[in-house]
Amino acid sequence: MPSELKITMLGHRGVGKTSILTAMYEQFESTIGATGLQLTPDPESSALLSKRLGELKALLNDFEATGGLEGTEEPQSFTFGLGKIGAKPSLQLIFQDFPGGYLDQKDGEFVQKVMTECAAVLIAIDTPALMEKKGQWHDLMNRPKQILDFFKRTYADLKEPRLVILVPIRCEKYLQNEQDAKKLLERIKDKYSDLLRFFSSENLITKVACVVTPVQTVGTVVFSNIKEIDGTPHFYFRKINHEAEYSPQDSEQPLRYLLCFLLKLHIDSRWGLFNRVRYWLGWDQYLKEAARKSAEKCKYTNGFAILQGQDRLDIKK
Ligand SMILES: Nc1nc2c(ncn2[C@@H]2O[C@H](COP(=O)(O)OP(=O)(O)OP(=O)(O)O)[C@@H](O)[C@H]2O)c(=O)[nH]1
Ligand SMILES: [Mg+2]
Repeated sequence: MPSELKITMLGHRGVGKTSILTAMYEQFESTIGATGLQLTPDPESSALLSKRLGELKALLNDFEATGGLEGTEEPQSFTFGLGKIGAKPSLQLIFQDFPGGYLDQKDGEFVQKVMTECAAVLIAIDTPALMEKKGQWHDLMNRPKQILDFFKRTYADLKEPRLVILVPIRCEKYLQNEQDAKKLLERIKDKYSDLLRFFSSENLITKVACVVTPVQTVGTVVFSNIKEIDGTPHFYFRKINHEAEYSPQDSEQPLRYLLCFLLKLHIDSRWGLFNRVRYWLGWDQYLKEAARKSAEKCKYTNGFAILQGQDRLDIKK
């Protein structure tokens, strides 16, 4: 049995959780694949992701992007085997996806259980809601308070290291230059300050690593405007030009950080028991080297940043 790593996909309805997984899988071969690793979805995940990919690409059918993915209707786990090309996978990555509506109270128990089990959490963030109109729609669309509450319920007596990845999506417009990217980071630090303060509390500061990895799941569709209809915002997007094609950017970065976090757990003997038993079975030298090579390409600038836990991710030490 390969060892497994579980990851929660967190985020309110429609922010882009399933899209991140789709783009990550689609881009794997042309990115991390270069280090000699292979990512193989189980047949069910593969079928679902192919469908989702078609839907994402359909955003480019019109100049004004109106298409889209169907919302996720029930919890769905996406299982990928990760390992040497042509060999049996050494690690199972299990991404637990669920409908964003589950953040609302009544289904909260499910999310809580998942978060307790998972070594990492990806929080999808709708970037236009965060950035436009001084973040007027951020609370409604991204639900930072509800997200904080889930962490409070599940991380209070944390015993083991965890990785939290904030993933701004639909962020094409805000990454045009280093200065804009800086504004995005500042806004994240501001609007998630309660969450970040919680992570920096005495018990969590040594255990929780928190990073920001903006992902462009389409790459060529940019925010254009918001129309407010009956108090509800509608966000409109536009292709950068008529010929623009599907061209996702950086969708593999969350995975690079995951690998970096795992590798560091292995190097750091303090957590020896934790990682040997649960994650490290079956990892040979080849895989470690490949993981190291992929981790070396983690980005740190232009909107990417480690907000906490630099040493949890420092694989040189
Ligand atoms: N404009 C734009 N739209 C995107 C992008 N990525 C995803 N979308 C659209 O955003 C919508 C929501 O994406 P999903 O991935 O389904 O969001 P989710 O968080 O899984 O939603 P639930 O499953 O309902 O909780 C879909 O209609 C996507 O087509 C992007 O980069 N740009
Ligand atoms: Mg979904």
